[in-house]
Amino acid sequence: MRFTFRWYGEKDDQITLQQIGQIPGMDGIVGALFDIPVGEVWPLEPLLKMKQQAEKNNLYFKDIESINVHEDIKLGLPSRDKYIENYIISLRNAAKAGVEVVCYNFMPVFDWTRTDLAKPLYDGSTALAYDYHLIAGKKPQDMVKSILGNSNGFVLPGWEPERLGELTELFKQYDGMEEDDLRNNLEYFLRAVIPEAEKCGIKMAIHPDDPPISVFGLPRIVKNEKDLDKIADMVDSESNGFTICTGSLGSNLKNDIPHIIRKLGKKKRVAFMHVRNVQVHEPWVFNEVAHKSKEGSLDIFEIMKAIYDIDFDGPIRPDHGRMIWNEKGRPGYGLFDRALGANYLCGLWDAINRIYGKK
Ligand SMILES: [Mn+2]
Repeated sequence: MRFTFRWYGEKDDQITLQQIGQIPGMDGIVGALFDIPVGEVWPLEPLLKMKQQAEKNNLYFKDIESINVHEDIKLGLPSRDKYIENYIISLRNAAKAGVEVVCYNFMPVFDWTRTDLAKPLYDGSTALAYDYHLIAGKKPQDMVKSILGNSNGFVLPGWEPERLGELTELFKQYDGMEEDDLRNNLEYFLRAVIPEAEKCGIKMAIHPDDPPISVFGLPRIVKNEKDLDKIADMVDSESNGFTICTGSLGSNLKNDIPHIIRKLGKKKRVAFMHVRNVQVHEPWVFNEVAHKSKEGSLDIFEIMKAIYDIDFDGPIRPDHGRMIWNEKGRPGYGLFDRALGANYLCGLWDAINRIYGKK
């Protein structure tokens, strides 16, 4: 298993590779080329550059998050074949640069949704939060405006302002699309991409919907165990894998995450682990918290134990952190709380190894 930390690149991240390399137990970065518009080919050269930059700081670059899937693929438009072709070339280039795991999502329009990017917690820290009451009866445009208003000037993945101009148009295109239609479009994509990923030694890792419920009437198909099973069955390959994001799946307390890890782990389909905690107040009202189990609704020890039990050998990363110690950073992606989260996960991992074996 490799402990990793998401990095937005030297242009877009206020956190340096040296800082990441100084986090105890950190093995690698999770990177992406944010300059490449969705749907275009990721060239080899900048990927190699990222690898060199990481290695200079004693970090691996073996994991990408995310090569985004073009909307035409999700919509099932005739133009999807061209974008699928590009996607496959991107995977090949990533493999040439030593990449082993590629995270992606299949959420229509929005990558993730929150109603507050800086909700004050009891200790004066702030965290991302979601409250469905605040969305009920609102237009997506209103939510987008409020999100962009408190992002500390950072461009958030999936919320790029240029994409949001097309929001009304996009919603029209999804009008009437059911979950099964979207599932068919995912299957079409996977049937084309997974054999190629397999050939070049890459594991694709679909990220759960965040939050795992329909927002603004859009279909969502990566919400729970049943959804994951359906996706696993679409193409029988270890390259058809999952990112188990505990914070996304865990915002629905009905999702038994250790069980899901063990079940998919048996089939070697757990490709990437995102571990973070959430505090769920009532269904679809939650906020993010520090990683420690007692701060939230998830038992992080049980989750780490499940990861141990499946002999997981892929990347794991702390996921979103709170803003603490007056840090001003990209919401969810500051340095301090994520570094603390990484250390907590490393501590649990060491203890589990001591108790149960010697991995
Ligand atoms: Mn995640």
